[in-house]
Amino acid sequence: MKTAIVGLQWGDEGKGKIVTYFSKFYDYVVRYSGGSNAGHTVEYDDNTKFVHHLFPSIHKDFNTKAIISGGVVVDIGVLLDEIRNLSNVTSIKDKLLISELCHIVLPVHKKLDEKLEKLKKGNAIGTTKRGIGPAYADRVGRIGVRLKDFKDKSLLMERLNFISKLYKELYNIEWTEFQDLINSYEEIADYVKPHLKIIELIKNSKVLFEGTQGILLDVDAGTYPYVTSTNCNLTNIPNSVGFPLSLEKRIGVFKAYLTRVGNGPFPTEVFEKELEDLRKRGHEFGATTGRPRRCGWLDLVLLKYAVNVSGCNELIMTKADILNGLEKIPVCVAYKNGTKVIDELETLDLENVTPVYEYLPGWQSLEDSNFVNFVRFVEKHVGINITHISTGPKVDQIIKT
Ligand code: 2SA
Ligand code: GDP
Ligand code: MG
Repeated sequence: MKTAIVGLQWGDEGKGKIVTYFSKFYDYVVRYSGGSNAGHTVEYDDNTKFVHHLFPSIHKDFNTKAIISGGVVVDIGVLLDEIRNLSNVTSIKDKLLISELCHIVLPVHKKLDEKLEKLKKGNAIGTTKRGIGPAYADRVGRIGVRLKDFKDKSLLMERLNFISKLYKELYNIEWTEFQDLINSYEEIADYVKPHLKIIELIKNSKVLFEGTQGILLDVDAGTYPYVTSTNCNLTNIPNSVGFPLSLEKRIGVFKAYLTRVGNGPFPTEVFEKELEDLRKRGHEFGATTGRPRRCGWLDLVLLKYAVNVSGCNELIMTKADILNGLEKIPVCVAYKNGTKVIDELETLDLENVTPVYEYLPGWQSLEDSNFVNFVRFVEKHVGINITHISTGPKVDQIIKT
C-alpha cells in the first residue's frame, strides 16, 4: 500500500503530527520534497517534542524506517543535529536511508538565498534563508553536488573548486574551506544508499509519503513566484523516488483557519486585533525560523483548488480546537472580482479578488453540534470526506469522524 499525506494550504497544517500518527501502520515514511526549510512539529504524550526539518516523521516508539528520496536537498549539518536529537529517544542506527541522488545544500546556497532576498527588496519572497532556491537551481543547472559525489574525492574537489570559483565570479560570494563539509559527510555516509536499492525498497513495502510546505507553495501549482523551489504536490513523488508508482490513499491536511509565512497573496488575511488573537490562540510562529505567521480565515475556494490539483481523496482537519469559544467562524466560500463572483478557480489568480464570507455559528468544544455542522459544511463545498479530526498538538489527539 502507498499513501501520501500532503498539506493543502501554505504549509504548517500539522502534517508532521498526522504523519507521525499514521507512520506506525507503514514500513517506511519517505520525505520526497523540500529541504531544511520544512518544520514539522511532533509532540508526544510524554512531553517529548521534535521539530523535523529533514528527518522523516517516524513515530519514536515503533519500528517504521525513514527514507529521504532523491528529490530532497540535504543540509548535512541540520540532518546531523536531528540524528543526534532523535538518537536520545529512539534507536535510529538501522532506521535511516538516504538516496545517493540527493543534492546537498552548500554554504554558498545560503549566502545567495540571503543576497537575492535583499536585492529583491519589496518583492522579496520571504524565504527561510536555508539555501533552498539556489540548491535546486544548481541541481537543474547541472552544477550541483550529490551525496554520490563524495565517493570519489578527486572528482568532488574538482566540483567544489568549480562552484567556489563560479560563486565568487558571479555573485562575489566566498567559500574556500571544504573540509568541514567533507567531515560531516563522513558522519552520514553509512545511511547513504544506491538509487536502485531505494527504488526496490519502496516498490516492495508499505510506504507513507510525507509532503512538505503545501500545495499553494508548489513551484508550479502554487502562488508563483511566492512559492518554494520544489514541487510539494504528489506529482513529485515518482520523480523524487525515480520510479512511476500509484498512490491508493491521497490524504490532504488542512487547518480550520489559514496561515502563511512569507510574502504573496492571501485573500482572507486578517490584521491588527483579529490577527493578534488568531496568532496567539494558534501559537502561529515558524517552526524553523520562529517568524510570526500571517493569519486568516479558512478559504474554501483555495481548499477546493488544492484538492483538484492534488487529486486528494481524503481530508484531515487540524487545529479546529484553536477556534473553540469564538461566537462566529468566518469561512470564505467565493471571491468577488469587480461584479464577478468566482466560487471555483480555473487558474490560481488571486490578484484583485476579495473574499465572500459565510459566518457559521461557533462551538465551545469539538463535541458540539455546531462543530459537526462546520465539518459537514466544508465536506459539502469541497466534495470529499473529512475522515479524521486532529483535536490537539499531541500525536494521539486524533479522532475518526
Ligand atoms: P524557501 O525557504 O525558499 O522554501 O521559501 C519560499 C517560500 O516557502 C515558504 N516556506 C514555508 N512556509 C511554511 N512553513 C515552512 N516551514 C517552516 C515552518 C517556516 C518557518 O514550519 O514554520 O519556520 O519560517 C516553510 N518553508 C518554506 C517560505 O515562507 C516562503 O514563502
Ligand atoms: P507542519 O509543518 O504541517 O508539520 O506544521 P507545523 O509543525 O509547522 O505547525 C503546526 C503546529 O500546530 C505545531 O506546533 C503542531 O504541534 C500544532 N498542531 C498540530 N495539530 C494540531 C491540532 O489539531 N490542534 C492544536 N492546537 N495544535 C496542533
Ligand atoms: Mg511547518
